[in-house]
Amino acid sequence: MAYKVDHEYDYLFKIVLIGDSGVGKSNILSRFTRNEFCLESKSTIGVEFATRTLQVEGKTVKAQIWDTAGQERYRAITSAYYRGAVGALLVYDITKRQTFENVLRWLHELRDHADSNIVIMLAGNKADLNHLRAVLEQDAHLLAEKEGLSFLETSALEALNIEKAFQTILLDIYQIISRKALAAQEAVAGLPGQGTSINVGDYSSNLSRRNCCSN
Ligand SMILES: Nc1nc2c(ncn2[C@@H]2O[C@H](COP(=O)(O)OP(=O)(O)O)[C@@H](O)[C@H]2O)c(=O)[nH]1
Ligand SMILES: [Mg+2]
Repeated sequence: MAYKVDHEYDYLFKIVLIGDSGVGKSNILSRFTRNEFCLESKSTIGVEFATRTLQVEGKTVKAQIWDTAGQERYRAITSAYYRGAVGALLVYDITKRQTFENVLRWLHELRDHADSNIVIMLAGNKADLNHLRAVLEQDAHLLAEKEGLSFLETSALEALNIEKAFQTILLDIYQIISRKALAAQEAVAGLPGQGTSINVGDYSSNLSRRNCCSN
């Protein structure tokens, strides 16, 4: 979704967190939006999404980041979760090989349910546990390259690359939207007198807002 709203922010982007249970999605979210980390594993925090507003290329962008409530354990994420998402952070745990093996399944899930232009970043979380590493960084790099994803190793615990991961996704989304807007302007310039509707493709949808979100 990409709404232009006066004053508060220039753009609102929905980003979804996906990946196996226990890889650190909820802690990545709390680190990014509240600078908090929780060592205990609480499978359900109950927040549907949290937001943070930041600057991207001089624009005020509100990132609305959706977290699962543990449905990923049963592969029961509904299509509503993906609806309107323009970005996805696909997380695995560098200490659990299986969570990396499952990345391809998550990519299929995205292909089935999300917009085909969705910007995807692969995140190898728990990089602080290097001594327990079960996935080589190089292997993840190769997979990301093959699948056309951005890639970073992150640590929600140590706040490593969490900002960078979201900044990268948001910048990619912003650049796609700017390019589309520019192309639309050029189309108008080439056809004087004609009105145009800027099609930002699938970057629009209804915004569901809950009281639980921060900001
Ligand atoms: N060492 C370490 N543990 C983490 C990290 N991120 C999350 N965890 C722990 O991993 C467990 C699962 O995290 P959680 O955020 O609930 O994962 P989710 O099921 O993907 O939402 C919790 O015990 C967290 O404290 C990290 O970057 N490093
Ligand atoms: Mg969670």
